Amino acid sequence: MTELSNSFFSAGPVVLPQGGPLYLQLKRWIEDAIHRGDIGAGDALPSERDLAAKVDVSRVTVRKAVLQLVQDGILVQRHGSGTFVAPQTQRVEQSLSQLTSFTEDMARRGMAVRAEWLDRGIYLPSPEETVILGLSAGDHVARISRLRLTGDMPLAIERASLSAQVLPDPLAIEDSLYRHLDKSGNRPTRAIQRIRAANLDAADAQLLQVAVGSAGLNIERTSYLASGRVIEFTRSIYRGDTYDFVAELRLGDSPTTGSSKT
Ligand code: 16G
Repeated sequence: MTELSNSFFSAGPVVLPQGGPLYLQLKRWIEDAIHRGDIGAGDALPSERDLAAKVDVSRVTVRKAVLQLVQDGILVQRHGSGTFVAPQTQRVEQSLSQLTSFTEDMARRGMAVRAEWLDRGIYLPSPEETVILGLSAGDHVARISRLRLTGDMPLAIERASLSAQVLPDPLAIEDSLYRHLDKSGNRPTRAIQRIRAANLDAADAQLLQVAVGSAGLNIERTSYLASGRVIEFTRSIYRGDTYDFVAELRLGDSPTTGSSKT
């Protein structure tokens, strides 16, 4: 057997947690080691053959356990170089009182941001888009869908709809939608945001690199120009394990809090 990569894997005999199929016992053993800090982000796992020999299980059992841990986002596999403990997800705080763009939010934290385009084009509007964007008969809608990432870590999927009069050429957007809108004087100045808990379906979970059914935040933002015209309707899905939305609350001007005039 070749030398095992991490001292944790080369230490004494392995006692798997009891209960359930063998591959789940092995999975729990690895998860527990990560939680205890015996192996940490970026640490390499031994090869399938070495791990099977160490734990005294078949290679098929190791493969099943590792596959599940990869699907759960706990391990990552890099083609040609092996299997590693996934990087710790860094939580991001976003204020609920400032109308900022994703690019600005990330820049303020010194985080490099990028987008993978899932779709962008001009479409016939859905009834919902017609109502929300206040479109007239014959109007078209520009749709842009992006996976938003920092480094290699996906944070959110954003699907935005705007009137095609406002955004006639979605291909012209570079990094930031709001920067693009700013150029034509169409950057929103106010927005209403609705946030709901959601369990991610298979397609969104795969894009966000988390397990199917993981917790997510479903956010709808309707943004307005100073004139009151709706400029953007965006449905976003944020990974629940990476985002904290923070609101500042102030004591309201209610009759019970005002000072007595007597
Ligand atoms: C934010 C907005 C989204 C907007 C985007 C523009 C939320 C939940 N959503 O992510 O509605 O379209 O910023 O970002 O905050 P960009 O200018 O970087 O493209």
